[in-house]
Amino acid sequence: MSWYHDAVVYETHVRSFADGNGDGYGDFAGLTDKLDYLVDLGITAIWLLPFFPSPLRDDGYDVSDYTAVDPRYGTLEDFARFVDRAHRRGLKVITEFVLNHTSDRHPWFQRARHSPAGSSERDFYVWSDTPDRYGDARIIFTDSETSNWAWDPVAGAWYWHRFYAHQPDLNYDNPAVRQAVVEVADFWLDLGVDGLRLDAVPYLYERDGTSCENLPETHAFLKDLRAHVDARYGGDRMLLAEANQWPVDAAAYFGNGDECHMNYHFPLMPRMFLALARGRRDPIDWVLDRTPPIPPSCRWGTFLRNHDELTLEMVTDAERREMYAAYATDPRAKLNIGIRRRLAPLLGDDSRRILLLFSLLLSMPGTPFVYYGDEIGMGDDLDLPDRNGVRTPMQWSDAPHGGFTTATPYMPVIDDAVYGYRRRNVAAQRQDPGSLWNAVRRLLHLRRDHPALRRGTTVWHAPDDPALVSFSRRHDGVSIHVVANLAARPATIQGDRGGIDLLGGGPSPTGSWTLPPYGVRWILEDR
Ligand code: TEU
Repeated sequence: MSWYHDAVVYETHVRSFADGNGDGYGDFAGLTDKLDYLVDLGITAIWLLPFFPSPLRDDGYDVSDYTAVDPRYGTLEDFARFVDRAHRRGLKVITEFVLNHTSDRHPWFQRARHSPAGSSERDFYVWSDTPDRYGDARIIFTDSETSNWAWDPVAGAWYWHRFYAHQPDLNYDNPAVRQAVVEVADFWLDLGVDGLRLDAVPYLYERDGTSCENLPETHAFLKDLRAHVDARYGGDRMLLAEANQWPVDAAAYFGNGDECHMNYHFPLMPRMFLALARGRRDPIDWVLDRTPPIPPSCRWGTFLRNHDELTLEMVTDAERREMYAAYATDPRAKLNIGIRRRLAPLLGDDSRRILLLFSLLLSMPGTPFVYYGDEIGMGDDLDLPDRNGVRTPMQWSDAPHGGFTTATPYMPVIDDAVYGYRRRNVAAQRQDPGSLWNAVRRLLHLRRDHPALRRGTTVWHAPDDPALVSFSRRHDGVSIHVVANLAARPATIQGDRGGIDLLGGGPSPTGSWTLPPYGVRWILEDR
């Protein structure tokens, strides 16, 4: 087992977390000052969204310099100090590797468009004389783009982009590109980074007559990258694929244990919300029945929300309609093929339902990811463009701007009557034993203290009541039985073995007993 098998990963943007120098932007100084907060919460690893120089037209996923820190967030020395302080606390650091595309402001693209057609510099990107090639590739940012090709007047040619038109795709058929991106990986791994998130990795290569996703060439490149990383750094660095694909295609990013160590389980995530909307476990059963076994050294990354829209790319049309009806009653919440809302607003700020999903996330197999602010039930702002509404500054206290900054923040701090920082903040909830923050912290600490929840095998049960999710995590003779009621009505479990209820404390009865609406039990079974 390695660190990422036992990890709980906290996702945040440096810019959104804490402002250390009073300029209105979160930065590495501020983030470093909050490391003890993350340790106390029970976090073991931090995933940082892109902090590289960028025009910020895709919030940093439009990189204009791969081996620097955007000065708004600090310097490379500040980053190195952050990594050192994190490591001293036993925290691992995962950074972004936006390897599919650059910003059109990147010097590579500027050089390419001014270089002769057919030159290696020009062929750092994918060019065509017509916008018709690779017609089977879907458009991903459907709200913003109508083609995967854009015209460049300087080059006098069309260039390929799977995301915004200002994000030209790199050409992985060019060996100079493959070498250049490996050097980027080495730059950050040399600085002590423990894991790299391979952004948009399914789209690296293009081939006529294909969807241009999950191609064999991509998996061959990943095998080479993994071999390089293992040879140069030993076995404890981690590659995390962001492959938003159906289970079989998603599992392919593990290879035979010789590609990525982790991949997010995107198809599971929406089905946890769908199961809650239905009050039935069948969406979860459906996707788990179709999830293939993976190499034992690999791990699924499980999550509820993240910095993007709640993606509905991996559900059926009928399921998508059901999800929109249940969770996007405000039409502004729809973005591309998803819902741009945070966890608490999605669940009507019902702490029972929020805790139900957190309890499943933190007891199911896989390595869980927690999106910053969801531990206090932070809200969102649908008036902000794109996905910015789920990326507002962290709410630390009822001080001005939520204690995030002493200046005017880069983006407004949520200040509405329900989710506003004056009442919804870390300081208030840390002092309140009955707060969401303390309940999430308790779940995280229980997970930390019980290896069965991190490393255990999983046996899924099928209780008579379809509202119940029930599974056992078993490790070293210890068995923890998780039972959750997805319905807004009581549900009865039959013939339970009983034990100690880790959540409520005290004995859990044998035989039949009833869970309240949205109730959950983690039962440490008698040996
Ligand atoms: O998203 C890549 C991706 O495949 C998206 O379709 C994603 O699955 C969808 O937005 C729902 O999550 C990554 C980043 O997460 C996103 O923030 C970037 O905008 C995108 O790459 C381009 O870099």
